[in-house]
Parts: sequence; C-alpha cells; structure tokens
Amino acid sequence: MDFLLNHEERQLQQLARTFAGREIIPQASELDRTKTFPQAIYDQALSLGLLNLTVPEEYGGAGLGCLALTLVTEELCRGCVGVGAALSINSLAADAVIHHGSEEQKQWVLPRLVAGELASYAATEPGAGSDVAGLQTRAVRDGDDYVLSGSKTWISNANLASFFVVFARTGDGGSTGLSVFIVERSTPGLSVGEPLDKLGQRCAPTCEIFFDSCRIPASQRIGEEGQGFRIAMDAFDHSRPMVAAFGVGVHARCLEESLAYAQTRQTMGQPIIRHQLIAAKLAEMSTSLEAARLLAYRAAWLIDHGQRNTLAASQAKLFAAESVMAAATEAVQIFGGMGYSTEYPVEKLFRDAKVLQIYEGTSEIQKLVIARELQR
Ligand code: CS8
Repeated sequence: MDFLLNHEERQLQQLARTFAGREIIPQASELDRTKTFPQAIYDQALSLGLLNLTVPEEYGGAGLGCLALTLVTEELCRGCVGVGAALSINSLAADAVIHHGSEEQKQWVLPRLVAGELASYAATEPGAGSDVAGLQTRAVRDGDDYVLSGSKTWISNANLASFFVVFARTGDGGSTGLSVFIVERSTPGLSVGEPLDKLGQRCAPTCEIFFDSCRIPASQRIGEEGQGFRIAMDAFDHSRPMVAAFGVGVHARCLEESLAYAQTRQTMGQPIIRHQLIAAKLAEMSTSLEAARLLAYRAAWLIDHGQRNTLAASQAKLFAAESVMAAATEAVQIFGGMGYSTEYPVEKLFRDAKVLQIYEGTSEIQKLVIARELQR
C-alpha cells in the first residue's frame, strides 16, 4: 500500500493550492455576497490547465483520472466551494460523454469544453431528485428525431452552459425507461430560468430548464435507448469522489481558520486552544478530515484502477458531507459570536457546507446505496 502521491499529482495539487490561495480566497466573500459566477477565475484556471482534467488528450484535455480531479477539486474548494463547484461542474457532463458517448459525440463536444464552454448535467426534476428512476421529462421518438418535453431544476451552471446532458424518459416507468441526450442550448423550445436564490455556494448558479417540444436528432442520444439510468449511476460513481473532495476542501478550511483563531483569541488569560474543550474540537476536526480525505482518494483511486467503486464512492460522499457539516458547526462554535458574524469567514463555510448533505445524492440516499452494496 502506498499513500504517497506521485510527482505529477503533487505538482498539480500544489498548483491548485497556490491558485486557490492567490485567486480564490481573496475574492470568495464578495463573489458570495454578489452571487457572481467567477468568470475571471474560471478563465485563469482554464489557462493554467486546472480544468477538464479527465478529458482524454486526443480531445485536448489532460487525460488524467478521478484522483487527479479529486486532488485539484479539494484545493479549489478549500479556497471556496462555490467557486470549486462552478469550476468543476463540467466534469459531470464530460464524464457521461467520455465513458458512453460515440466517437462523433466526443469529437463534437469535448474540445468545446477544453476551449472554455460550459456544460450542465441535467438529471434533477421538481418531482425527482433522489429518485432518478422516477424522472418525468419525456423524449418521444419521431422519425430520425426525438422531441423533448418537461423541465429540470437545480441544474448547476445552466444559465451559462452551451449544451446539456439531459436525462429523459423514452420508455415505460422505472429505471429501464430512461435515455440520455446531448442538447444544445440554442435548440428551439429550450429555455433556462434565472439562478435560484440559496443559502450557500451562492456564486455557483443553479437554474431551472424548460423543454417545450425540443426537437433533436437521434444521433444526439448517448448510448442505447433505455441505458440512461445506468449511465447516470456510472456518472455518480465518477463524480461522488470529487464531490466528497468538495467537503474535504471546506473541512480543511474549517480546521485552518479554527486553529489560527484558537491560537490567538484569549479568554480567561490564555489562548482558547489551551482550554481542553476547544482543543478536543480541533483534534476531532483534524481526525475526521484525514478520514474523509482518505475515503475520497480511495474511491477515486479504485475507479482509476478499473474497480467498481459504488460502495466506496457513497461511503466517501456520506462521510465527507456529514463530517464537514460537523466541522463547520464546531468552527462557528470555536469563533463564538465572531463565528456568527459575516465579518469572519466561518459563517460562509457553515452555509456552504449544508448542501453537501443534499446534492449529488443526499446522505440518506448514500446510506441506501451502501446498504444495497453490502448485500451484493
Ligand atoms: O436513484 C438512485 C440514486 O442514486 N439516487 C440519487 C440521485 C442523485 O444522486 N441525485 C443527484 C442529482 S445530480 C446533482 O445533485 C448534481 S448537483 C451539483 C453537484 C455538484 C456540483 C459539481 C438510487 C436511489 C440509488 C437507486 O434507485 P432505484 O430506482 O432503486 O434503482 P436500483 O434498483 O438500485 O437500480 C436499478 C438497476 O441499476 C443498477 N445499478 C444501480 N447503481 C448502479 C451502479 N453501477 C451499475 N449499475 C447500477 N452504480 C442496479 O444494479 C439495478 O440493476 P438490476 O439489473 O435491475 O438489478
């Protein structure tokens, strides 16, 4: 067993860490306050080679794996998870195309991502978040085309995306009746709502999408008809280690901020870290951080080595989400009244952490997946 990162991984991690410290942290609070997509940061990260890591080299990407993506994402999210999410969301749509698209589809869309375009992964619907098999957007075959009708919600970067990877029902109810399509933003009948207002990760936009008889060529279907559910689950196997790293990044920041504050803030004649109840919080925060990090890296490493990682990915996502929420809660507690103030960074970490227990599969869904995998 080797826990050391190789030279290339350490270089990439360091590049992302330096970038987050220099470009993301100073702007995070203002981007959150103004709910502004971090376009300049996105452009810089793109030119530094920090994005589109999993796109194969023949389509202009870095040709790296899930572990590299996880390492970089952790660092970006240590800077700000809203920025990290906005910058890494392309990988969900990309992975569906990379792993299930035709050669023609890969050549069509992957170089566009490398050139800086954004794409969204559109699964969630008003009536189907946890229950992917229950989604209702329909794609009806009509000659050489499909006609899409329905709506999606909570779709990350949808207001800026130039194309979408859309899950829709082509058959009967249940998981075998779903298919997945590449849909251009410019398709007549497709419209995108304004970004939804939300508690945290406010610079990463999430919007509704409406399909009003959108006609697309059948050649834009990814994989076979009826394979949509499997493609969605496979995409989650690739994305959940990365989303676990969102939590690890925020968690690392909670520890850094809390440690620095606890060493300087004095009560009862000494720095509060000398009070054992505060020291214990920091010890627990640091231990759960390492555990979350190892689970995330392992889930990514497994899929990079061709192993089924469904169990590991859900364990990583579950643990990272629960432990970052606990860490953020304790960070606010360590800061006391200052933790509740927008003048200090930890109230944002607390707000940003909450959705990690909800998106990319709630903690409850991860437990269901884990329990099912234990019975395989
Ligand atoms: O519905 C599944 C699920 O995973 N739900 C959670 C959905 C989710 O994660 N939503 C998030 C939406 S996207 C999002 O949040 C992005 S927002 C921003 C993110 C971050 C920004 C960057 C479920 C609940 C696990 C399962 O549902 P069921 O309908 O009960 O299906 P099953 O019976 O379990 O499975 C049906 C068949 O599929 C096979 N399967 C299931 N999982 C897998 C994987 N790999 C391969 N095959 C899989 N992982 C399963 O074995 C069943 O096959 P059978 O042959 O029928 O037995």
